[in-house]
Amino acid sequence: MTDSETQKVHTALDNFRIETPSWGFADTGTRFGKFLQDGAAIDINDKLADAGQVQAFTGFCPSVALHVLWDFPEDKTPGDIVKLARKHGLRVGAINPNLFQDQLYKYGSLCDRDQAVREAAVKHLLESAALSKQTGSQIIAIWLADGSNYPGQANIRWRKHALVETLRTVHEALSAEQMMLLEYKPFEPAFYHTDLADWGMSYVVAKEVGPKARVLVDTGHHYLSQNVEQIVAWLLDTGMLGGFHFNDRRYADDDLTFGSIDPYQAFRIFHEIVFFGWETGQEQQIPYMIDQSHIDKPKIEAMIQTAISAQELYAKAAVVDHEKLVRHQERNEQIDAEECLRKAFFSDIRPLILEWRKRHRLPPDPLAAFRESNYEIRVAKERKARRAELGLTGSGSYA
Ligand code: PSV
Ligand code: MN
Repeated sequence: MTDSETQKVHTALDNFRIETPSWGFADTGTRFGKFLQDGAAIDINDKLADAGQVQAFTGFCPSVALHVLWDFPEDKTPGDIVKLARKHGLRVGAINPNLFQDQLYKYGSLCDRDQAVREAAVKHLLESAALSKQTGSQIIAIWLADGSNYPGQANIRWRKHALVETLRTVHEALSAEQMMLLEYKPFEPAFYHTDLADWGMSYVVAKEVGPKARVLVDTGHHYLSQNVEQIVAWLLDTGMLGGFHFNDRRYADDDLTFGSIDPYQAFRIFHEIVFFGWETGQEQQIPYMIDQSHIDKPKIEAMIQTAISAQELYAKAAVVDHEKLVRHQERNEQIDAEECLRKAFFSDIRPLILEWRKRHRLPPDPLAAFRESNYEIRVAKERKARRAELGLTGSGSYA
């Protein structure tokens, strides 16, 4: 590797941060059931403690995304949560409202025909926005499960207007530092139409709602053949890219480990971001978040593995020779242009990552070091006993 490539990788590693999701540390399941893990987090303290482990061993996961209904118990103020996060070496990341769990939302939340339901959803979003202010997070990341299951069931245009109108109310309550992210997903739980089904819909709604609204790209929320990096490039170019939820998938929204199925796609996404930064001279501060709920994989290890894999792919994207790439692109030299990407993708940047870890007094192999700490074995014993004491069977919601 040349000196300039080494320098690029070091800079990339110094800038790269990724957020872990609180819900990825708790017992989660499919709609068919849950397989419980003794070591899974039971409450917000456990979740933050576990996320703190990921940060302690990797050094680049300093924040945790929280889900409002699952992570803010009545006996804790937002200030308590901030303190708890700090105790574990973390800060609070994106605040995720929950507009999908209550029975009230059977036919939608912000798009429901019933005004009382829409008002309840707006109230919840306003509370979530307040939480994002109080915790210093500044980000409210909205995913809507709204949609319908049968053709003709819903007036799609009416629902779009309701969506814009309700989100505007929330947007008005945001401070200048706050940001509203709109996540899209083509289907599930609704199987005929989803109100924010793709990036174009999120884009249109965000534009109509106001300047603090942006699009959130969850990598699992696309049709199989979709060119996700092109979406990213367009969102970057229009200044509308608000953040990411990283995960991989084989079939649909499978929540598989990021980069485990198609690492080249993850690399190409990072390439578009790094390339854009190089071309425009704009340092990108994009909220990178992991959104994975592993059913049968050990959760903390899964999160460490995911973070490391994202870091590697990001560092590889930094190796792309942009000057060369631009020259080849201008002359339509397909093979040479493609080789710029392939060379970077197949380059072994692990020795540089090892150096970076050494420089930051981090373990050379975070996964192995975490295992050696026996943290999971210790907490599994304690949490198993606590679960029995609390009479928890594991069925029910994520939290
Ligand atoms: C929905 O599938 C989603 O991607 C949203 O981001 C939710 O907040 C998250 O998963 C957890 O359910
Ligand atoms: Mn998501």
